[in-house]
Amino acid sequence: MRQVRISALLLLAVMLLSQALVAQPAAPDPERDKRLQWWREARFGMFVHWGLYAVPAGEWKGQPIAGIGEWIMNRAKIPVKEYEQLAAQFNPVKFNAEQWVQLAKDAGMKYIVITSKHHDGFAMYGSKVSRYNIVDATPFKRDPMKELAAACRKAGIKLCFYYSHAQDWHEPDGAGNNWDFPPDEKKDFARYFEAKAKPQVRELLTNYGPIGLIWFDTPRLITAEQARDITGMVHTLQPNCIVSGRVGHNMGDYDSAGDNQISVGVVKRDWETPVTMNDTWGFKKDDSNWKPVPVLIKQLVRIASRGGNYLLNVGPTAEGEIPQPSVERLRAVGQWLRANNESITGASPSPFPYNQDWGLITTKPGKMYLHVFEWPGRQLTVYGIRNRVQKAYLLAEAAGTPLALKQESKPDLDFYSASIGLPPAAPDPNDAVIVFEIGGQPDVVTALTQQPDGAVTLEAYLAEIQPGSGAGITIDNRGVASGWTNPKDAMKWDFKLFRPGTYEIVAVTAAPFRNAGLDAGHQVTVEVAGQRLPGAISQAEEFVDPSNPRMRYYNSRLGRVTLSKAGAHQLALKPQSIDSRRKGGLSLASIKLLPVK
Ligand code: H79
Repeated sequence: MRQVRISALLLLAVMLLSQALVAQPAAPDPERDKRLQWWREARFGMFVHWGLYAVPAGEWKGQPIAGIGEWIMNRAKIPVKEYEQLAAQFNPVKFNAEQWVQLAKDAGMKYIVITSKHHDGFAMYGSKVSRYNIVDATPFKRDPMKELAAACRKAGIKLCFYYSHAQDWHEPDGAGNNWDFPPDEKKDFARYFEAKAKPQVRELLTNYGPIGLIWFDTPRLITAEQARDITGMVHTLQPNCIVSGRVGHNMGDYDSAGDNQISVGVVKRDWETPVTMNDTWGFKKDDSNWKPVPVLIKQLVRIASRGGNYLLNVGPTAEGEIPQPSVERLRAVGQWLRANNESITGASPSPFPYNQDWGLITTKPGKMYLHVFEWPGRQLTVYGIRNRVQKAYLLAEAAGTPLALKQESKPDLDFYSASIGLPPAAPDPNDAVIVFEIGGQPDVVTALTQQPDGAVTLEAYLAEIQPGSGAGITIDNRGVASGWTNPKDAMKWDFKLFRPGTYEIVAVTAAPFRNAGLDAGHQVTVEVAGQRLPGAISQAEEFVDPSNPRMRYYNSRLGRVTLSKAGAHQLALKPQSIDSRRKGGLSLASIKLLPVK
């Protein structure tokens, strides 16, 4: 029960976060383009959550404290006076800036974003604004940010600072601490903002050389005026310094997806997802739920294939060491990336609005990179590429030996097929990258079509939404419908079929987090080719998203239809009733048509 409540809270927080943060950069802005140039190339960065919370490491007075580790002060409602005492115990003598930076470099990361101050209010650098900082309040006395700045400069890595500009649980007027101080609405937030947040950000941009980006987070209480003010201050002090999407009021230089949220489909904005390697940002001694290496590689590729940046977190210990499981994983990702870097760094997104089921695509001028996660055996067929493929080869193979290639087309059906001959076993089980040299820009069929395995996948994020009430459905950044509570709302898709036959219809629904509650009990009808198929949504058949195992999905098998002609078809999904006990409504991810053999 408790689990359920926490998950629901978390979900709510993530939804609030992601909604508040997703925005479209407005007018063309050459200054912004210039600032973002390195960041758009980079695609992969290291997030570091390091602070006093590494001392309790998830445990307070002998009790494990649930939730993300850097939130322990809030979760356990630790009084400021008690939490402050952690500083005296913080002596990370094993900290070695060059080692951290080298690890990031070995992983193929191009920037490091480190917590200069998290919500607990403790500055991890020598600050003249507040003595509550690592140099003045700990036996360590060193300024790790100075050391990191030097190491980054030497290694050619961009140093960036996370700074919690709104929440500050140490200050009476900072947002968030209502256990020592009055509720937020009674605070003089402007006083904290002027007296601590702004002067500290000024220090960070003045004393550490060129800074790549300031990563503001959770803009609670921040007014539009304050967001503009602090953004302007950053750009005035360092015109090339990027401001993160979470500064508030859409003032940032790019958009931040929610924590651990990976966008799907075409994303027409600069974006980044911060991702945890286990279930916490700040170190927790009992969190060993590490994501496996293949998941991390898939996440990197998935984000790159949608034009985003992957900011992958490590949470160093109070001794100053990056946990060994993180080190091993980063080395493994780096090993993959060394052989396949060309397909990620500086790469552009997939030209297709949907994902192929064998893997994902990235592009560069004249090239398409096919990231094959599910090795198909001796042959891979891809539909929808109109370009003439001049040469196909495995990226990791130095010689680039051409693979046998066959292209066919039936332009009246918009049918284009490219098949390549492959070695029987995957040359890299994580992701073997095949390069298609296509001469010019990718020219592909963006309409939904049947795929080589005979399946048709109608993604919720590619549906035409027919609103029954005018309000209702939005698509979250996993591409899943949310807010579908009105059974008068419907979804419709156009698609192209190449092989007439009998198809099983499967509705795929999603649960954002484990135990997030039932998404069953809805009754729906599918209409296609003059046939009506009533059915129930259930959670009996569960599977996980391979690039995000925390995301659970469910197949509801609705029955069979016969599609007797090739060419254009239309399918509509119309709910008959939506179970109101499920607050998010009908969380549709996709409708699949699976050929019946
Ligand atoms: O720095 C990391 C997080 O600490 C920060 N953003 C990332 C990058 C962050 N701040 N707030 N949130 C994330 C979302 C808040 C989630 C909450 Fe909860 C849900 C706050 C209260 C309920 C999780 C569960 C944290 C405490 C309990």
